[in-house]
Amino acid sequence: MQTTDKEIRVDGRLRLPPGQRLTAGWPVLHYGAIPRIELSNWQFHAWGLVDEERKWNWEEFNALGSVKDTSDIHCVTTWSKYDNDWEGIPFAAFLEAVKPKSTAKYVMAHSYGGYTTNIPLEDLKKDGVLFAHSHNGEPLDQEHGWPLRLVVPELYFWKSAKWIGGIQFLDEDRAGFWETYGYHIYGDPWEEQRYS
Ligand SMILES: Nc1nc2c(c(=O)[nH]1)N[C@H]1C(S)=C(S)[C@@H](COP(=O)(O)O)O[C@H]1N2
Ligand SMILES: [Mo]
Repeated sequence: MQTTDKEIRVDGRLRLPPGQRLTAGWPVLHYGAIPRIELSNWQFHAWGLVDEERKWNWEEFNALGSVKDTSDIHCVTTWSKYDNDWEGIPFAAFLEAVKPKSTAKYVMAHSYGGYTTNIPLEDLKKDGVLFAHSHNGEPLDQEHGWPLRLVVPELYFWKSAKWIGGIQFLDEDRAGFWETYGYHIYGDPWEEQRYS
């Protein structure tokens, strides 16, 4: 792993976005308490602009597929963490199963405990977007989103909803939890879209 802040990515962007610094550990950041979740009654819910509203239990959702991807974390509070090995359900496999309507342009990610965050659907179709159940070969710790969290590597990490339990498909962009409190509606780290 290179740790120079001058490293350039294949797309020509600096690997380390502006105003970020590398951290070796993995800070825990969330609003409120860790939700109590049991796999026996865990559900994933897809609704909104979809052909058919659906719910999956833990086994059913995991049966959608599994993928590994390594990506960097960029938190709006300025820490970045390189080379995270994620494993989970590819977002593309989930999309295959739900078939959103052509009018669906945005999603709201919904978490156990009530957290929400909004993301354009296009951004979720990019490489490396998955519902992760493991990090660096181990099941997620509770504080990092066990049993499942969204991972959206190209946006600030507040978009990577922990304890995710559903995706709502929308035709227009709506502000999620932090976006309502002044975080940027989109959150591109390389454009330094931290707050609005
Ligand atoms: N459900 C939920 N997911 C969340 C949050 C939260 O408050 N609740 N905080 C977000 C923010 S602001 C950050 S920086 C990351 C932190 O993830 P970590 O604790 O695994 O580092 O989770 C994001 N996902
Ligand atoms: Mo954050």
